[in-house]
Amino acid sequence: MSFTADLFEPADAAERIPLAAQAVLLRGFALPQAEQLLRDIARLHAQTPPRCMQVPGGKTMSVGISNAGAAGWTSDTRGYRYTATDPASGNPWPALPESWKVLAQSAAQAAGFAGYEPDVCLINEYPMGARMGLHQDRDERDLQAPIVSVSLGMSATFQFGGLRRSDPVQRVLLHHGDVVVWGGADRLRYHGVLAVRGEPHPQTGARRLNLTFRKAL
Ligand code: MD6
Ligand code: FE
Repeated sequence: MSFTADLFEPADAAERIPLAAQAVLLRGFALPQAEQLLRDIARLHAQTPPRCMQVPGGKTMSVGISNAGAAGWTSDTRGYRYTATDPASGNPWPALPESWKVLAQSAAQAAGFAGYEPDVCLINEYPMGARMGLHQDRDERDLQAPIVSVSLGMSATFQFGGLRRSDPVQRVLLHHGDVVVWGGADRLRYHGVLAVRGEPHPQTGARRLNLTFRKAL
């Protein structure tokens, strides 16, 4: 950072790590809410436990997925889609907690996306060794609205690529309380998470949890 930036940018400027023109890592943005988020996740998981879904190729994901909101993301051998009810129980997905929505909106605002109205939150659980391969998020109706991603528990290496699978990827370590926001021109960038490894986290044990808020409907 230059001398003038040190002098004149706001004190939290170092906490914003740009990943692309419309993608930013907000280091520690959710730390003040982290303990409450973990309590909320435990409550939601008791209602709708995370499960490892099958994907169209026939493989099973290593990440356990659950949802909150007006719809939930699901996958099976026939494809990916949003459903109003949990296919495992037939019940509606639990409501998106209002405090979660407020957090996602304030992170979106801080990243330059005003008026964000998320309606879905994926709750991803990564046990030790779980990973998520490079993918695009393209099952949502509005492919400009940002996704707000909150990391909790064990750290993980996030891969952030380009608009083609073969484009080079950046690697960035995401820690407990970090928030990544991206949308607009960068919304369809390929991304993924390398296998979670290392020491268990004092608040989550041998797991990483990740919330991704979307405007899906
Ligand atoms: C994760 N996140 O961090 C997986 N997708 O566990 C995602 O797949 C993701 O973090 C779109 C936007 C932000 C993300
Ligand atoms: Fe994704």
